[in-house]
Amino acid sequence: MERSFGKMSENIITDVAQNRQWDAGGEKPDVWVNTVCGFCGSGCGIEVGLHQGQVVTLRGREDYPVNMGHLCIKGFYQWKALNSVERARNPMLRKDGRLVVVSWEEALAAIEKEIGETLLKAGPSSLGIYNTGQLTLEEYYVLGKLARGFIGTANIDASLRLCMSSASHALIRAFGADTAPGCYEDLDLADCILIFGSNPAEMFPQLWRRIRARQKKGAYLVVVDPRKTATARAANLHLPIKPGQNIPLLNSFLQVLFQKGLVDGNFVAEYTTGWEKLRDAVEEYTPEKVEDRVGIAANKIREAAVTFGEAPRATSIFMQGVFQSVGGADAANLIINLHLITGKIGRPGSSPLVLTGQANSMGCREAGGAASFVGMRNSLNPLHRGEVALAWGINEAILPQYTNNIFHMLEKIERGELQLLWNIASNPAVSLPNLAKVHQQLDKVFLIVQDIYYPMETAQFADVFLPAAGWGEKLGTFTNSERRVSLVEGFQAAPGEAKTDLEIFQLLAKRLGFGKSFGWSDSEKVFDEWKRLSANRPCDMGGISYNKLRSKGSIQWPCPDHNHGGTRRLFSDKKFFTGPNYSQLNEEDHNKLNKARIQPAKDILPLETPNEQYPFWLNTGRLLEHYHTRTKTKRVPELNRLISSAFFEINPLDAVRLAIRKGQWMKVVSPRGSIVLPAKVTDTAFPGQIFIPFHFGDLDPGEDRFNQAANRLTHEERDEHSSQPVLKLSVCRLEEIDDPTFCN
Ligand SMILES: Nc1nc2c(c(=O)[nH]1)N[C@H]1C(S)=C(S)[C@@H](COP(=O)(O)OP(=O)(O)OC[C@H]3O[C@@H](n4cnc5c(=O)[nH]c(N)nc54)[C@H](O)[C@@H]3O)O[C@H]1N2
Ligand SMILES: Nc1nc2c(c(=O)[nH]1)N[C@H]1C(S)=C(S)[C@@H](COP(=O)(O)OP(=O)(O)OC[C@H]3O[C@@H](n4cnc5c(=O)[nH]c(N)nc54)[C@H](O)[C@@H]3O)O[C@H]1N2
Ligand code: SF4
Ligand SMILES: [Mo]
Repeated sequence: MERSFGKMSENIITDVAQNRQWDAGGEKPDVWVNTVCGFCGSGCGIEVGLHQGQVVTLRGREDYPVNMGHLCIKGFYQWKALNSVERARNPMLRKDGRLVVVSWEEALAAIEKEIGETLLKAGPSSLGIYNTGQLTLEEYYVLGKLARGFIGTANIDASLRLCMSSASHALIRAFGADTAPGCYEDLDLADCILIFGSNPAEMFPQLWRRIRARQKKGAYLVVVDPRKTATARAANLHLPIKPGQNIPLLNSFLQVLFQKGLVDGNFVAEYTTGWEKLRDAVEEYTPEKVEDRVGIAANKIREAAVTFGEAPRATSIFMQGVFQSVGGADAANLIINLHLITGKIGRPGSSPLVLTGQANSMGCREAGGAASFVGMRNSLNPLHRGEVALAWGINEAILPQYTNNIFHMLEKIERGELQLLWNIASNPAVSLPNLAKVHQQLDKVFLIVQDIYYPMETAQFADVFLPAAGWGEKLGTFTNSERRVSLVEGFQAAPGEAKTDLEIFQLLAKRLGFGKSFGWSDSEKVFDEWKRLSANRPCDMGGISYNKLRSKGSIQWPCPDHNHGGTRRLFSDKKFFTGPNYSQLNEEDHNKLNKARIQPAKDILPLETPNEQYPFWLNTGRLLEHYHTRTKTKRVPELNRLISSAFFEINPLDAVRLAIRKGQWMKVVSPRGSIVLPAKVTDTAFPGQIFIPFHFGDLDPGEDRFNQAANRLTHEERDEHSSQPVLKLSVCRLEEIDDPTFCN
């Protein structure tokens, strides 16, 4: 098979902004269905055109405020992924070592028996659930209710752990609730846009389109990234930070703001706590003191900080280069602090705009589908527990007071304390760090895998496989990064015997004897139950209904009552989500009424740094054309054609020094393992740094010898507050491979 890995991206990125409609070139649609995209958390509005029930065309919704008619290349083609021949159609059960097709009855009976026995033998803590940022809000709500309120397990987590957990932690510490304060309009109005550890040109193309439009009108774009990404290339000022040095650089930005008096004294005094501690903590971090450490000249550091501080309106975007780097949660708080000390929050054009990665990560955080407690509540607060117990008709004592994350669960598997793991809409056999270890752990547990495709890597370890309906085949709601709630409508039937995740959760609840509390006739009824529980919480959806979403298109929460039109940006009233009995945290200063908390950071060093044995930094991340572990995008020929192989990016100077040719296959070795990849020689990588996209897994039909999972190389170091793994910082070396004909 010919493998391509290099021909992008500038052209595609430019084209994407022009693209408005994909057309199969055949019949004209007789029906248009409104929905939103199922990939990234930007949440673009999509119209799907059907002719006699078949998709014939797809376009961006002109009237949708996120994308105004535009879509990126993944958005256009995603419907094609639904029609793959590898869609899972039947339940399967492992018999004599092989997964064989069985009826739903047999599969559910096997699960019922296994869960029943596990609960009886070892109690709810022996059962774990791991899900995703890609289900509907209704599905998360039902899963969280089943897990916490009826099974009573504290083991519930999602791939958000790898993605948003540092952001969540920082947001809760700063504002009392896990929610992004700003909105996309802030990008259209900002005079300075700070993009810290994110590559929106490829990851959030429709927001990038808006950023570029604003830049053309004079906004100053500062990009902090150790790679010269498409985003960095377009910056007015690119700061190519040394990997892992976010905290000293951000401390230095803050030091400059304090020292130059670019602080909004009134805002800080009236609406925040803790600024003096921050001022003292950053005092030492003058640009001159940190320049060598962070690899950026002092005058550039000063220029970035002063531009931010002097700009009448400034908005920042920060993502995985922060959350998956050293001190992710603390560094995120430092970025929020830039806004808090300058009062650049809650005003048009000014916000710390934390994006969410997956299409409905936000829904999971709202509805309590993973680590958070339903309605952004505090699972230790008796008042919050009481509200939930009353709504669910349960004894409050069953509700766990804390949650165990996926790493706790995997450790519990090793110790024989967790017997059953139910994996829904995630592919941990590719996406978790240090895969060799993860594979052993997954092998040791009774594993239920619920996915829309078979084969997929995690299913290799499954004891039971349940086929699910996907995006486009079910109805529910998604919330995007600016709290915009929309309906995702189904436009085609699920293949074979696949059922929606909601139906599967309901069926299992019934089997376990909880049918009465899980008997909704459709997702709208679930939404109506959920919205009552959201009342008076930050994510109040009391005034949202399916009908209202259909007529208005989308609504940003909070939207407390029927006559409310939604809330464009949070904190315009300078009231934060802290305060007695309101915050998601118990800590004392969260009881200070409605004040935001300014939080200094602990300056820590990366776990491992390049050395004689492993001389390169290893950075991992994503590409425009693919999504996560590629289960969808590799099944869309138009996308897979563009990039069908992983690669390692290496700087031309390093390539010359090591005599590595363009396209040469090399072994990339880390202390955890090795993979073999072709070289992409490019100045996107700085000298001494290797970048590998993490999209490529182990399963690639017909090409068994390929094993391209970047996570075979990464380590499990995690943030001390959020337990988010430091996926951006490992070390590696390059070795020639023995077989020179490999892949020629
Ligand atoms: N095409 C596409 N789009 C996607 C996704 C996808 O898979 N494909 N996934 C979605 C999801 S779930 C997510 S979470 C987002 C992620 O979106 P982003 O966070 O924007 O993307 P990443 O490539 O993971 O990482 C961003 C940048 O962090 C930089 N970085 C690495 N280490 C450091 C460091 O120490 N400091 C700083 N300042 N920067 C560093 C990397 O060089 C990289 O360019 O994208 C979303 N959008
Ligand atoms: N080294 C490295 N590792 C990383 C990252 C990195 O930057 N570097 N980024 C991390 C981040 S930010 C993220 S978000 C994670 C993502 O990690 P994962 O969530 O594990 O990745 P996905 O490929 O999105 O897995 C989703 C699975 O759900 C299935 N699916 C899709 N829709 C549905 C549905 O409606 N129902 C069901 N039941 N199944 C469905 C898909 O087929 C797929 O198998 O990866 C993380 N891992
Ligand atoms: S930018 Fe994100 S939400 Fe919009 S079409 Fe592309 S993948 Fe979908
Ligand atoms: Mo993510």
